[in-house]
Parts: sequence; structure tokens; C-alpha cells
Amino acid sequence: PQPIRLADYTPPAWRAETVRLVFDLAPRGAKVHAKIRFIRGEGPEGPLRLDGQKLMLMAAKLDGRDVFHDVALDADGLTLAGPLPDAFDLETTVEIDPEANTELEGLYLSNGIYCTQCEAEGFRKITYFPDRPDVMATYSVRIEAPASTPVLLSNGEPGEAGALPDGRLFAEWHDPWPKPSYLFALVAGNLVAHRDRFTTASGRAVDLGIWVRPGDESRCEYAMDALKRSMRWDEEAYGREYDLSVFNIVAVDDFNMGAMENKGLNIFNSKYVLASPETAGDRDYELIEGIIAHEYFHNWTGNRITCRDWFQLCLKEGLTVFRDQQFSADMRSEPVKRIDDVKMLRARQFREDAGPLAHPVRPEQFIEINNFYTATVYEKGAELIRMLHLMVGPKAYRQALDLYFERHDGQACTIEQWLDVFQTVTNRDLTQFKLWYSQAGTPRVTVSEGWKPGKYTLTLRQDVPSTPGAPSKKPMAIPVAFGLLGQGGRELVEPGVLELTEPEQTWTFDLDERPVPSLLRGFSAPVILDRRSTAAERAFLLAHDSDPFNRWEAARAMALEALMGAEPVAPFAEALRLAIADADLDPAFRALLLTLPGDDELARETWARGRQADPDAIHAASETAKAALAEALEPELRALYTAMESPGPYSPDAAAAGRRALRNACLGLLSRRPVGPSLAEAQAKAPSMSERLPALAALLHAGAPAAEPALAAFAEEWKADPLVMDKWYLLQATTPREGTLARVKTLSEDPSFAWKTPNRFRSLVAAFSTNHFCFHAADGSGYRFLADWLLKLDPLNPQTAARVAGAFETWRRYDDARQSLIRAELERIARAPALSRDLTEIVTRMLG
Ligand code: HT7
Ligand code: ZN
Repeated sequence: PQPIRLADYTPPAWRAETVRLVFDLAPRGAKVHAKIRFIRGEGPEGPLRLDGQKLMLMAAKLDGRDVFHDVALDADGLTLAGPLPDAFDLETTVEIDPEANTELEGLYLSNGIYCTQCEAEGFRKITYFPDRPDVMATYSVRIEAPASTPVLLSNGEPGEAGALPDGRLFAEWHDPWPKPSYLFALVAGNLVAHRDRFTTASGRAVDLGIWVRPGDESRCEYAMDALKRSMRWDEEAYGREYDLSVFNIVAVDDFNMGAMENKGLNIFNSKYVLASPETAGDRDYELIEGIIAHEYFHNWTGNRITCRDWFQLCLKEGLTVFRDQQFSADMRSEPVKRIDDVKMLRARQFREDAGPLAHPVRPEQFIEINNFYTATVYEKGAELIRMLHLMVGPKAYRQALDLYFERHDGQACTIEQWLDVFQTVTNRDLTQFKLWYSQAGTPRVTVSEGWKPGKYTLTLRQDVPSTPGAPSKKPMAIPVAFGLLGQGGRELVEPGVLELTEPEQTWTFDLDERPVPSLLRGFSAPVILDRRSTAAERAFLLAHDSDPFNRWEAARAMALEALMGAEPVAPFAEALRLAIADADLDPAFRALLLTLPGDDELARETWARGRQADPDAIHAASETAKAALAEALEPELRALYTAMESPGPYSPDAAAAGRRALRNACLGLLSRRPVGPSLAEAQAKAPSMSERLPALAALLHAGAPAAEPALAAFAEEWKADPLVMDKWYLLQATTPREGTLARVKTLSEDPSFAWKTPNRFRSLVAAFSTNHFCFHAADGSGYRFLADWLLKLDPLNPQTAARVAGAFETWRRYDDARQSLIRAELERIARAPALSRDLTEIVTRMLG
């Protein structure tokens, strides 16, 4: 297939103004009648070309005249040649098969619930349409369905609803806000609602509903609370009110991603809605809060203002991720949220940026757009907004956002238009900053210092690495937040931001004492900071830096050296001993200090230092260091473990979750001590999942005799609950011990393994691929296992298969033997007949 290029963008030749859809739902042969008002667009004159895939055209009329025999059909759509009037109504009727839809794009059935997923190009699997985001229309929808499907939902405001003479049911919906087709949604099924009400800042009432399968309604409380907090927060922080009288969320079990922001009808993976203390852990609660907020915030950043084309995906995703990060920081602890986000950025985006799948935040070409919903577009995209926020300050940021909403409401926009509001408000020239959108690769900032009494110089040099198809790069604009610390951690100068714009720049400070610099505070830019610090400096920063991010960063640097065997464990243990005992420090922050880098991070670091990674050696060295650390800190860990015990019943709030996180981090290390299994065995009987799951993980990790009975009891208790059972699979797949692959294979061969459900596939097969020690087994068995499963999943669900295949993207990090084993698996996949476009693109790029 030929790539689609940003440079080839042309406006549409035809625009749709209004869309009327009538659905007659059935598992097979569902009928979709569409009446669309077309007007000429600005694009070059030509025939009417509509996208359409896997549709059976039954009828076509233009202004009431039968044109069924005039349309030319092909596998990707329909062409109607001229002459055509400047405005006309086109009516089509198509048949589709929701039951046969395993790709989970378009209209499909999930556990008896009809639901749609249209982003990015799923609407074309529902009806013929110019399925591109710059065609914005108003939609009215009628759904007709059997009485067994009583709840009928779509976008916008509800209209008439009731029973038809034949006993079937119908419902009408009208969405007054023009939207692109990717925001269309329909849900129909036997659902029940958890309802609430929200009054907007200007006093309008909004009916809120979270729709789930009967029996699940008691698990919606937290999601509803998160929704109401999100709605209020967007009013307060961004001045944005909700704009319809209803807002519905539906939870479905079969979903390719986390959730979808369809106008007024968000559809969620049930994993990110349903929670109770017995079934969900603290991390689940946190994700539910963040994802509910993310999808809600899209109402303004994505829906009211959308993307001109899919190359501009970061316009809505980067901005909305930044907004959900701000929200979570406000709801919880700001530094803890920042550290978590940076850990994720480094683990996923830095990894992507350093490998064969690297691409700019605004890609310039793609074969399959689904392959570009990436950490780079989302997370690095959010980092660019964060840098803008830092560089212009919060006041100008808010003014720029106000101007963005004022100028572009109802439009499909570009990154140029986004940056222009900042230029207008601040008068800053953002030409150089814009390179962040077009240059892939993580810049490396190298630090050198000079000191002579009275004068301190700081020199920063930047290097932007070459990436696939982009060998040479220009210097970027990099904001480096900094402080200079004197004895006891005193700030010797006003903390500020150095803007590095040249390949190399030097700053001079008149100082009486030689400072320890604290650089890239708060991780002010998505770069790799290269400063050769001494162990003493790191311990000093961990103890004294006023910037919590850099305190944690100092601990991480010490941990890396100790776990890689480059430095002794003892000084790190001493520094940690002091920090974890500091009762002034938030328990959640102390938990982060105690959560040591995993093998994947150590492999990345090894490779970044110019050596090939040997997963067995990495694992052995890090296990030895972790055991030594646990031994050195055992008394403190045991005391903290006891002190952090929850005094009352489970509460999902950040403070309680932080105490549990610290307790569980202690248990993780103590599982390496003789006392570990008995502590874990007792904790595994606790009522909340936040306590049970880490306890089970500790038992499994220690290979304790109690592990197997505990696992069996867990399965017996939860066998009817798919979301909880997903955790059971994941736990086993991610245990870094000999024998894990054999166990995972047995689980995967059992007929009860529902691999066609993406959540279940991810909880076993994809989870196993994140188990660094086992996935990278020297005999290639882990690689073969993954490749076999990708080939099995691809014909049914190419989007998920391609996403999980990303596990191979780091293959060049490893020793030659492993490289050739992975290459062989990638080539085997590439040779498979009828491989999807999704997987072909990913595998070809990885082999590239
Ligand atoms: N905008 C959505 C991205 C998306 C998606 C969601 C569910 C299933 C398939 C999907 N393809 C793309 C989710 C978001 O970023 O909010
Ligand atoms: Zn999003």
C-alpha cells in the first residue's frame, strides 16, 4: 500500500452539511439508511468520492432519483461521476454484519451490546461517507431494534422514543453541534444506568448516565464522581462548560483502546469505568479518574475544535493529555503525578523515539493511521504543551487557550493555527519551537561546568539524534528549569529557566561557593540530560533539592548505578534509609523512591551507555542488588510496613492510596527476605484488591509454597468476573521466574482463554511480552510465542495485533544472538499470507 502524505493534503471537493441516519439493528444484515446533504467544498472539482468498506449497497438515490446503477463501487468506496448540482441530497441504504465484526471498528456486537468505534476510519464501515475529520456535519439519528435491546443511545440530545406497531423499539437523537464522522456513536443493548445530575457554572442542568450491564451498576460510583469533578475542573481551569443537556458513558467489554470521546456519548472499555474496593486496585482508580477526565476534556479539545487531518492528531491528543495530567495533579499530588508521567514517558516514548518506529509528534506520512496512536503523539505531544506553558507562563497560556477557543470553535485545525494563538498573545516567534513537532528523536543535553572562586559557568550542548528517514536535525528550543544549590540545599540564585536554543550555550553566575546544579527541574523538557554527577552529589540532591522531581531523579540515578553493578549498594541504601524515614515526605513519594528500575529500564540504560544488553546478566545483577538493599533496609522496611497499615475501611483517595503504595513497595522488597512470604500470605487475605494483588505478586515472585493455593483460591472466587480474572492472568504472565512461559502457554491453550477479547489478550500475551527476563529467554522461546499469537490474532483484530507487536521494537538493544532470533520472527510474520496493513506496516518499519 502507498503511504498517505501530509504534503498531499487538499480540502474536500464535497462537504456534508447534514446527515440523517436510520438504523434497523440486527446481528446479521443490519440496515443503515443515510440521507446526506452535500455541498461543493473548496477542493478541486471532481466526482463525488465516498469512503466505504465491507458495506453491501442496496439502494442509492440523488435528490430522489435512483442512481444505484450510476455509482461505481470498489473495495474502499463509491464514486459518483458528474455532472452534479452544487448542492444535493444523497440517500443510500447499506447492509452490514455487526456480529461478524471482530476488528471492533465500525458497528459491532460486544457481549450482546451493539456499539460503534469510528475513530479514526471506522465510520466508513457503517455507511458511505467522506470519512475525514475536516468534513463536519450535524447528525440526526433514528435507531430501531428488537425489544430485547431496550436502551438505544446516540450523540446529542434525545428526541422521541417508544414502541413500533410490530413491538420493536425506536429512539431518535439529534446532535446540534457539527462534528466529524469519527465522533459518531451508537449503542444499543440491555443496559442499566447509574444516573446523576450536574449543574453547569451558568446554571444549566445536565443529566449524567453511566450505562453498564445489569449487575454492574454498583461499580460506577467512582467513575461518576470523577466525571463531575472533571466537568467542574474544566469550568474553573479553562472556562469550558458542557454544551448538551445529557452526557452518557457506556462500558463495553470488547474495546481496542481505553475509551472514546464521541460527542455526548463516550464509550469506554469497562476496565476504565467499573471499580469497587474488592475488584479494583488503587492504580485502577487512578486510571479511571484520568481517563474519564481525558475523554470529557475532549469535548472542547477534539470535538468542538477538531483536527483538519489525521497528521494533526497531536492537536487534540497532546493537548488533552496535558489537560488530564493537570487535572490529576490537582486532584492528587502534583510531584507524584509528574514522576509517574515521566516514568511512563521514558518507558514508552523514549523507547519509541530511540527505535525503528520513531516518528515526529506530527508525522508526515502513514500507511495505517491506527498505528500512529502512539506514545509520541500522545505523551510527547503533551510535553510540548507543557513546555509552551512553562515558557509563556500560566497567564499567557490561559489567554492563548481562550483565543484558541474563540477563533477556532467549530473548526478542523492544524498545528500552525494552534501555535499562532500563542504567537498572537505573546508576540514570541515560535518558528524554532515548531521543530518539536517535526523532528523525531530525543535530544541529548550534555552539561559541563566551570568553577573558579566567584564564578560558576554552566554550558549546555544539545544533540538531536538521527531517526529513520531523518539523518540530520536542527537545534531545538529547550527550556531547562534550574536551581543552583549551596550548602544545606540553599538556593544560591533565583530558580529559573534557561532557554537553550543554540547547539551550545554558556551561562555565567557570580557566586561565593561552588554550587550543585539542579537541572531540568520538574522534567521541564523531554530530553536526556547527560551530567556526570558524583555519588555524593546525588545523595546531596536526594536529601536537599527543593524540587521533588529532582530528588526522585537523584534516587533513580543512584538506583541505576547500584542495580547495574556500577556502584556499591551501601551508599544508596544509606541515602534511601534517610529518605524513607522522613515523615515530612508524602508516603506516595516515598513509595516512588522505593520502586526500583525494572529490567527493561536497565536494558535501555545499558544500551544508552553504548553496550549491548544481556537480559540474563541484567536480571542477575539487579536481583542481587535488590536482595542486598532489602537486607540492608529490613528493619526500616518492616517498621514502615506496619506503620502504613490502613486504619479504617478502604478509601480510594490519594492519601490512603499513597500509604498503601508505600506499604506495598516495602512488601516488594521484603519478599526477598525470609519474612516476606508470611507477610504476603497474611496480606493476600485482605478484603481490598489494592492489598491482595501486590501480596499475590510478592508470593509468586518469591516462589513461596503459598503462591499456588492463593492463586487457585483467587480464581475460584473471581472466575465469573472477567476484569478481575484479567488481573489473575497478568500476574502470572509478568512473574520473572523460570517456568513462566510454560505456565503462560498452558493458560493460553486452555479453551477458557478468551483471546478474542482484547483485554484478555493483553493481560496474558501482551503482558508476557513486558516480562523482560522471560520474554528475552536466550533460546528465543518467548519471541516465538509472541509471534505465533500475533499471527493468530491479526486476521481478526489487526489493530490490536499491530499494537502488541511493538514489543519487538527494542530488538537492536540486545546481543547478536537475540537480534537474529527476533529478526527471524519478524521475517516470519512479514512472510505470512494476507497479513493486515496494520501489522505489515509495523513489522516492515521494525525490520527497516
Ligand atoms: N481518541 C481516542 C483514540 C482512538 C480509539 C479509542 C478506542 C478504540 C479505538 C481508537 N482509535 C483511536 C481515544 C482517546 O485518545 O481519547
Ligand atoms: Zn484522547
